[in-house]
Amino acid sequence: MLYPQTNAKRQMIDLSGFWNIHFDPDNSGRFGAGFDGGEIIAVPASWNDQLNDRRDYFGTAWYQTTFSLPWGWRGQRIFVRFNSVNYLADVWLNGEQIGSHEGGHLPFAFDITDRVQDEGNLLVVRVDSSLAPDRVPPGNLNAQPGASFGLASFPDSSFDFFPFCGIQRPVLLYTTPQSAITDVTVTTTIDGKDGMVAVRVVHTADAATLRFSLQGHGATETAESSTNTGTLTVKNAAFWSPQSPNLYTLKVELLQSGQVIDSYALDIGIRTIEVDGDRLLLNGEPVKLLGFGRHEDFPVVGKGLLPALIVKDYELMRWIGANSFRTTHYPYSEQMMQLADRLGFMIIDETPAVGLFFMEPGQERRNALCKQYIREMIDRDKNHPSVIMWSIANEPHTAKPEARQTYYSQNYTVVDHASREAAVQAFREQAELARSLDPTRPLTLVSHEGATEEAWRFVDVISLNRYLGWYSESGRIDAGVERLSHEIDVVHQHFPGPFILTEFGTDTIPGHHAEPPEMFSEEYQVEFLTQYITMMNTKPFVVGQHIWNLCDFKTSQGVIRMGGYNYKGVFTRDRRPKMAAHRVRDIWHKETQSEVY
Ligand code: BDP
Repeated sequence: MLYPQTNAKRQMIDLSGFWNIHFDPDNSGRFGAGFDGGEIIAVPASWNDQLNDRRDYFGTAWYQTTFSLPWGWRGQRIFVRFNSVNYLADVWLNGEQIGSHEGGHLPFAFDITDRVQDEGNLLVVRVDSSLAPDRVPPGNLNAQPGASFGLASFPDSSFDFFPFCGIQRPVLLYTTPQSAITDVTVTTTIDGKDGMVAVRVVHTADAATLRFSLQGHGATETAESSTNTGTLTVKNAAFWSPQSPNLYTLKVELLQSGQVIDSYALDIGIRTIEVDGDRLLLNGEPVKLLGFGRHEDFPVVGKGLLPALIVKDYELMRWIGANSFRTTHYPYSEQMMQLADRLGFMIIDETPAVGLFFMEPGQERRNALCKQYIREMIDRDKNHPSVIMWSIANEPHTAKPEARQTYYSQNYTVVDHASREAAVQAFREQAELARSLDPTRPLTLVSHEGATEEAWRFVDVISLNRYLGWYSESGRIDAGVERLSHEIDVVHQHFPGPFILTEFGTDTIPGHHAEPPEMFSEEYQVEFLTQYITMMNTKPFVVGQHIWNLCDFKTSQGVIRMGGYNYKGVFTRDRRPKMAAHRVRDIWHKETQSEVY
């Protein structure tokens, strides 16, 4: 899915601003034709922290705004695009329903050419944010009174971050010509010093030809094609890598009778990524991922797009010596991805499939949603050189159903022993789907099951989350690290190939100190991260270390989440370094011999 752009053939405006919102707790409203009054709400931003009494509101809300069609747009095809609405959106324009979309964090667009008026357009969005077992990610699993286990919390989600909701990324209005380029897929290969850029285009024009041109680093390659594909060869190409995030601008033009009728430009990077035995190779050279899991999370805006925060987080990651992150636990904004291309970060791009379980009710629905998200994520992010791997799930509960029955409350019946098989079947299908959509990038699945994780059979890179010395071996970092070192070796014997420790960390209250180190103190986090990294660095097949988390973040309230926060950040929620940030900075900069930024 192409990001809208303004050029000689296309235009885009952003409908961000102050909209109106009307909460509908009984879910009984019929406001497609609009409502009177309501409260003022900023778009994009989650509603939870904007309005005093709506932090814990997880029901239906109606948004509305008005707009006029910009001058000169008539005659073009006109679309409205939502970059992210969490969770379920139904959209009306001038009283008519124009479509709906399930799932936060991924974009969707509707063609409104035949419905849009020159003036006084009324755009209404019904957002249903309720948490439910048959949604992805799931929620309300412990709904039965008294049921509790571990992360049992309020609001009741199957994941450890606050389920912020609303219109969280920009809403765009854009045009394309009547006959237009609708998709571009770029794949790059390397031959010695040269780069090959293969482009595949989907368009809606009859009897059209394509012109491709590539600019940058001294190159001015062009190619014409009467089919939907083309290849450009760049001699002595400047390849993309974290050290040198070289980008070229690819321009695709659609021509009819020699006239350019549409054009679309995108920044691309020439690079390859592959798994070779236990190694992960970028441009044929082994790479090691140093970085974090993170969250789109900040006071007041919640999960709302905040461009300054994106710049800040990249500053922090460069300062500390990171070269990578995982989009835990949902695809991040398109702006975040665009900057990663420019700044040279290697991203594990993850779908919103966090905390999945495989019992009834809702297994079929969840499986279908996971596939939808894989399609939408790959469709959105396939052209980013920064995206080096797809993650199809975080910590799915693939273990034996008996073990999980109590976890997921007595409300839901375990369907015999089908749940483990259901998990295996679901991930077999999802991995096949991801590979068929993008055969060029390795796949991973992030598990907490360890060597019993059967779904790892379907992926190329083994990703494990572990907190030994925290949730177990509490207070005993040495014991935790020793056990983990052994476990990693066992996992590697069962599942050879590159291994990433995708999460490890400790909750750390800034300013709380203890010597000798004690849990929750800054010293404990320093010691824990140092010992984990030192241990991993002795194992050549460990190709990645992602600390949990870059920053403290908001989550549901529960006994293990003081004040409703997860404190595993090496930076605070307002982006100040804890002691561990300085230690990790020393280690990582030494390791990469990179200049201290
Ligand atoms: C892992 C989850 C992550 C949590 C983390 C934690 O993947 O979302 O926030 O544990 O407990 O299980 O801090």
